[in-house]
Amino acid sequence: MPRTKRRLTLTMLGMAAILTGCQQDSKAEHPSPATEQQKVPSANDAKAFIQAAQTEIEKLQIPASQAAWAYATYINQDTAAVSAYLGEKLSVRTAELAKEAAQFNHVEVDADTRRQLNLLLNSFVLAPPSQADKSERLAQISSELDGMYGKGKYCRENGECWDLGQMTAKMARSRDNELLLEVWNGWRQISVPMKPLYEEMVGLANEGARELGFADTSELWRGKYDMPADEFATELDRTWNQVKPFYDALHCHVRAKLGDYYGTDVVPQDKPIPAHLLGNMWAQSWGNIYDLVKPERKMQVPDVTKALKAQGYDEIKMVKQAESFFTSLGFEPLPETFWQRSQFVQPKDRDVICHASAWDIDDQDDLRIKMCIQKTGEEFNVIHHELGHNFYQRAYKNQPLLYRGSANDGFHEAIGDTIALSITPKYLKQIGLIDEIPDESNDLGMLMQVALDKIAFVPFGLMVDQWRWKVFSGEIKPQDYNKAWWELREKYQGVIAPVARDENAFDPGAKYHVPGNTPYTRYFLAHILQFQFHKALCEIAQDQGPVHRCSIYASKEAGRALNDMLEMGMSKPWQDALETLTGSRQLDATAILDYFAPLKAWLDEQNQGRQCGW
Ligand code: X8Z
Ligand code: ZN
Repeated sequence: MPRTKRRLTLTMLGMAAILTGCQQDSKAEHPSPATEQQKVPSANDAKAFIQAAQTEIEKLQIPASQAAWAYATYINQDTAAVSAYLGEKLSVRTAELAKEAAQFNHVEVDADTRRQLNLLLNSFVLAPPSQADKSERLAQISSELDGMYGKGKYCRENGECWDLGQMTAKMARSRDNELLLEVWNGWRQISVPMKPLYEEMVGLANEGARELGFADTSELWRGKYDMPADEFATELDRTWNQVKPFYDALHCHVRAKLGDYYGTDVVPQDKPIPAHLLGNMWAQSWGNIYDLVKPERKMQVPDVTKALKAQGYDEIKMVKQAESFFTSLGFEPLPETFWQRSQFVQPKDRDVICHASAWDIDDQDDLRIKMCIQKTGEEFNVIHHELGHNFYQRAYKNQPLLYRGSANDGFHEAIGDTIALSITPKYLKQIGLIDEIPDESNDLGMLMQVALDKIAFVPFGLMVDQWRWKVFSGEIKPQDYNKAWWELREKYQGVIAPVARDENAFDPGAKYHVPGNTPYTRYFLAHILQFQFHKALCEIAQDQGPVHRCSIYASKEAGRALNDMLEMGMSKPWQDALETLTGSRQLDATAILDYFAPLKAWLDEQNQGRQCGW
């Protein structure tokens, strides 16, 4: 429900998708009024219906968001119950309306009304079954899974317990194989008890999806992209194949360097990389092991963590600094309530869901972020990521409810990251975080640092939902949940579990978005799109020089162009929104490849004589 951007399902939902004929056909099971010998509905009826539906949903959405916020920032039995209750009321009523909307399937209506009717049907992440005990159970399970992740802690044999924040820091900084192994394995204990709940949830959500005319939840998730679900999956493969040679080269170099450091008995040179050595709990981005894999020639690469510390930045100052990037582009400052209501620092006295998210409680101006900010360069980027959501939410707030969302969910995830690509040495100097801009002979180091996060992420961004789509469609059976997860980890990322997995293990549950039910393909899309956006904005800002040195800071022209796309919300197919900013209608990895091109040439040289692949 709430999470990463908006609030509850309904609007997370906000994503558009044109129905395939198949989905429309299967909806025939809802009898149209015509077959019941009632009055044939008109185009005006459809318009009135969709307007009334939005008004009604909006009313239910605000308290549901408030309750979800209370739960996420104060996990206990009462907040769990209230947020599950109000979330269920919202989703059940929305599902009723989506079913009622089927009466207009064969009515000729204007384009906006048709789009809104389609968006209503596609608005669910987990669609509730109509039987009350089942929809209640679904809401309970999804709230419980969320809480289990948020409360998750690992306790060592000596009784000392660590939460995810502490373990994340160890994964990033420790170079001790044994400790890394313990932390990696320890965190995965929290997800063992999730497995039966997850399995039950899949069944319930599929029932809800089928009632809406989808084959299953997988088809619902893949159907939100203004093209037939299967065509979208093909588009993802096409884009991934563009990036794969680069990923393979990076993987090869990183494995060789890890072999040098930990020994080739720990990191065999013809096998996938053990997942605990990449500086991140999920091996999803590898920037934290830059020191182990960097070019041997000395490179000056700004250490933002150090700079923040040296300049005395606290959590609030980090957020203010990020806000000032957006205002430099011409966006209005965040409202006073943002500063009063956000959670910036992990509360000491209670369990919360620390995973970063940005919220829009009332679709007006009650914007917030929820983070447990660590004072690091990595988190400085996450803050920009989150504010990207908030500025997007504000830009489309005057659209009708069903259009209040990003062009597709990848756009929402890409905006703050696009801004963070402008945190270049030039920018860091402008804001006084560094004294000198390293010259071009250092670019390779900087590109390596960024590629370890961005290129390394791409296959992870893809595999999470390759797993979930098959889980929802039933192709992966419950007894194979974990096995299939590791098959995909190996296939796409070339990583393996460092220790044999117990038969009770449910490792997907140790990644926030699985118990949190946040679709993940959005991040794959975002990693491709942000480079398309950055390139276009740098051209508009008339930045001279290579795109990896470009910062759009203070460019009002770039800000206007960005805002033109953001304020469209989801009123048009995402291809139109993309075209507005970039002139292209296609997802295209050329921009990310061009950005890192000098690094690819260097990696290919380094890899000569190495045996790559796994
Ligand atoms: O979940 C997030 C954001 C919130 S939408 C912090 N991200 C993904 C993750 O952490 O797994 C951003 C990048 C990928
Ligand atoms: Zn996000």
